[in-house]
Amino acid sequence: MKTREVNFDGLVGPTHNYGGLSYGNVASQSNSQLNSNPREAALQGLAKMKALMDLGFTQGLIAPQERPDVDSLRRLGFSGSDAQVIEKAARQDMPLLAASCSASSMWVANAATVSPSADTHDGRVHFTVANLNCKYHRSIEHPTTSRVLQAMFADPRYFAHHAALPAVAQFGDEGAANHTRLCRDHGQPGVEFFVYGRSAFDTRYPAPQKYPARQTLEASSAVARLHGLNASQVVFGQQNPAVIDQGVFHNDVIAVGNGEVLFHHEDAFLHSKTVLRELQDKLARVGGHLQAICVPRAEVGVEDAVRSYLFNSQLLTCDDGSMLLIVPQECQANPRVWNYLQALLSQGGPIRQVRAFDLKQSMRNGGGPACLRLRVVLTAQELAAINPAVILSDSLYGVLTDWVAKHYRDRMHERDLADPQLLIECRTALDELTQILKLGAVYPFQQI
Ligand code: SUG
Repeated sequence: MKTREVNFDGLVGPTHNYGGLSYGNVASQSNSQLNSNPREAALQGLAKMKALMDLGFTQGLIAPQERPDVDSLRRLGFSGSDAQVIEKAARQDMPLLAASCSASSMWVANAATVSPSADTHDGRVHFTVANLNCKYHRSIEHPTTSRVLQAMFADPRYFAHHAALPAVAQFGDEGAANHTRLCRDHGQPGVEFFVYGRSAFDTRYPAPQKYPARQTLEASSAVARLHGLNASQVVFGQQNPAVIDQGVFHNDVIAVGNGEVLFHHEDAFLHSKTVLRELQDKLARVGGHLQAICVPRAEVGVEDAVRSYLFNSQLLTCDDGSMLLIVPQECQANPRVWNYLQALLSQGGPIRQVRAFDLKQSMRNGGGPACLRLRVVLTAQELAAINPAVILSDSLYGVLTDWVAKHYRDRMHERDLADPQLLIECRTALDELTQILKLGAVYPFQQI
């Protein structure tokens, strides 16, 4: 069996809500305080996973996290029983309670950066969990993310896990959302493309004026070092600060790569020509030929890209070598984007098919198809070494949809977060999930 890319999607957690927590993420800010539907959100995500499985792709999933995060609230000075902690936080600092309740771990493109064994110094798959240091509600994800990933990729002969980078803004790390791998074939050595928003230590680099640049050059460099990547196979490129200021808070909102293809907006990168030339040269050294598909701003503006999430798509290689683009339905609703996609398909390039999915619940918080998945390239041996219970099958899909129907609410608003019953519901659901996915005790409430 060939080496393949496996997509592990984040399962949406029971507290999914619109907290307006992400300054710089246009959808999160503009949908703040809307009613959410956690059940529908989880089912939309599962439907995408199932559809990709039905198309013949190996599909995995990553468990959600325990929320409200009462341990974090305790660290911030709220005391008493769990119910009292929640009640005090709701009374004294509602934004903090909302941040402690976010189901943001669903966007697993931010869970970690992953380098396949073909690229690393010791021939193992390397994971560095992202510190997500730019936003408090995301910065509390990585301890549980580490435990969950280690419960999935447990065998140290094949998998190496690195702790999150130091928890300071200078090492702000957003994981795979700012990392793309280009290669001739998934099993061959590839070029790892790290896209950063700013340099923390070198003031000569430009930076956005309005919104934060979440990923630093220093963080990207540290991850490349930790993974033992050869300098001849790594490219660092800076995101265009002007597009960050238009709401492109992660590089995966403006570019996506797969195989030899880099699908990107004309305004995605600073010094675009130089970056693309370096990618082309380094890819050529490992036997590949870069195929950059540049979307001109005259056809699709940055605003359209941000609203439709055209680039937050999954670019997947089908069995016949052609590529399939998985986009959110918002692309279909935008005539400029949809016309562009129709024209792209008719050109006979590498992208031959487009499929649109309804992911509205996640999209309203700025999370499209690409945000919801973590890509892990695995050889047949490595795939055989992972925890098989996290790989989707028809029967697991059935079990999980029943599990969602049993445990998830169909409506959530900020005021519901103060209900101590929500924590009990979440723990009950996750306790059952750890058994379904055979994860062991990965959650704080399960630690003794
Ligand atoms: O970090 N939204 C997430 C969206 C992450 C998207 N991921 C990628 N582009 N890979 C974020 O901004 C909003 C939560 C809220 O407002 O309730 C949020 O966290």
